Order: sequence, then C-alpha cells, then structure tokens
Amino acid sequence: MRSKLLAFWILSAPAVCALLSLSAMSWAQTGASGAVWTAPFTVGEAGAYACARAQSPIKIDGRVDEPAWVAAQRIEGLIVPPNVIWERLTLSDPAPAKSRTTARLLWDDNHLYFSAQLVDRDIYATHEKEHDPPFGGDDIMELFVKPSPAIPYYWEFHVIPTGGTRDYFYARRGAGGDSRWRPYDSGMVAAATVSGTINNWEDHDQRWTVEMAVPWEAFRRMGGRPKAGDVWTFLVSRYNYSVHLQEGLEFSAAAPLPRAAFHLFEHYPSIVFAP
Ligand SMILES: [Ca+2]
Ligand SMILES: [Ca+2]
Repeated sequence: MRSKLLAFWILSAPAVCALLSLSAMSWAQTGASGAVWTAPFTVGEAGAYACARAQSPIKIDGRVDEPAWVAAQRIEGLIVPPNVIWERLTLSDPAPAKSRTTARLLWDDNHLYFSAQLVDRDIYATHEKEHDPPFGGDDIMELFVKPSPAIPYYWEFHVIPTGGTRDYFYARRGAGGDSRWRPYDSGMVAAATVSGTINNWEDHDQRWTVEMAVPWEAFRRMGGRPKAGDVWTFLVSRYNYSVHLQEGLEFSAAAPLPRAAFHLFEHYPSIVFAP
C-alpha cells in the first residue's frame, strides 16, 4: 500500500503538484539542484533491453543457476528517484542505489521469467510464503509490466524474501486502490532463497534471490504471449528496509523516474522480445 499511497499523495496534493509543476520530463533530465541526470543503467543501442528466449528449462527454486539465465541481459544500476524533502519543500537529486540489484528477464512459449539478486545486509519480511498478503512492511522485489502505451492496462508482481507473492492487474492507474486490483490472480509461481537470516537485524546478511515465472495467460487482456520483435515496457523496482541505511528504507528503480512513484509508466524502459 505504501507505494500506492506515495503515488496518490504525490499525484493529488495540490502543494506538491505546484512544487512539481516543472515538467516531469525535465526531472528525468536534471535533479532538483539542476545536476545533470545520467541513467547509470544500460539499455543497448536500440534504447531497449532485450528479452532473450530461454533455451533450456528453468526450475523456479530461487536459484539462478540454470544455463538459460546466462543469456539474459542484466538489468542493474538501479537509482533512487527524487523524493520530497518536506523541510525544504524541494526534491532530492536522483542517486545510485546503495542496495545493489541485478535482475534478468527471459521468455519462452509459456512464460515470462524474472530473476533478481538483491544485496541486503538486513533482510526483512513481515509476511510468510503466502499469496496476496496485504501490502506493506516487507523488503519487496517488484516487476511492473506495461505492454502498450495505447491501452491503460498494466500489471505488477511482488516477491518478498520468504517467497511470498502478490500480483495486481490495473485496468487504469488511479482508478482504485490496492484492494481493488490485488484479488486478480496471474498464476505466477515464485521462490526466494536467502543468504543470511530473515528478521534478525543484529546479524549481517548477504543477499536474497528471487526467481519467478508468469504464464502468458496472465496477460490475456492484451492478447497474452507477445510475438518476437514486440516491444513492451517494464519496471524493476525495490523496497529495501534496513537498519544500515540512513533513512531506514531505500526505494530504487531501473528507470529515470521523475519522483519516487513506481506507477509512472511513462518513464519505464522498453524491452524487445528476441526471436
Ligand atoms: Ca532456478
Ligand atoms: Ca532489507
């Protein structure tokens, strides 16, 4: 819910809207201080990521050790989007995330596959390995999928360190809250493994790893499985709660978002489905 609340208060509070009246696009180019914005992640010569075909089976066990993953383009260099500094009524500059994340996407005839390796010294989850627990409180790995800018539909998938999952289908951004869209069931399958201990902030964790498969049937409202050469957009984003972070929580995303709201799909990078 917190990302939704964040999106709503940023999108609706008049004072903040006035503050953000500089065009959203310009915030993608410069930070609040005027610093030049350069995205640290690579999207290739075509300006898009490539989603390679999985050439061999993937077992969803939270271990990214299948040969197929080697062919996947790495999605990394996530950034912390500008956020409101209320004391000064301004926005912070975008900055490289302190919490390193490496994500990958693959596809085959049946599924969209996603994996992520998340460096995290303090792994935290308030929910068990269950499907669609209430939002909030957990370290979260998120994948947003937006097949077309021409149709308002988009999807969101969560995996938390226990292997708990959530999925959302949004018929339109802003047309209802979390509880309206979470009852949707994509058929996603996911697993997580942890190098460290969940919910012990006094020891030093290493990382957690997510592996996920979403059947193309999940996207049936957009025709299901894409064709080779089709271009969709997506966002890899993350909540990291940690006693080792100055603010206690770091939002990060693999896109030049103009502010800390992960539903701003106008800024998502593209991905091309490879033959
Ligand atoms: Ca695996
Ligand atoms: Ca954490």
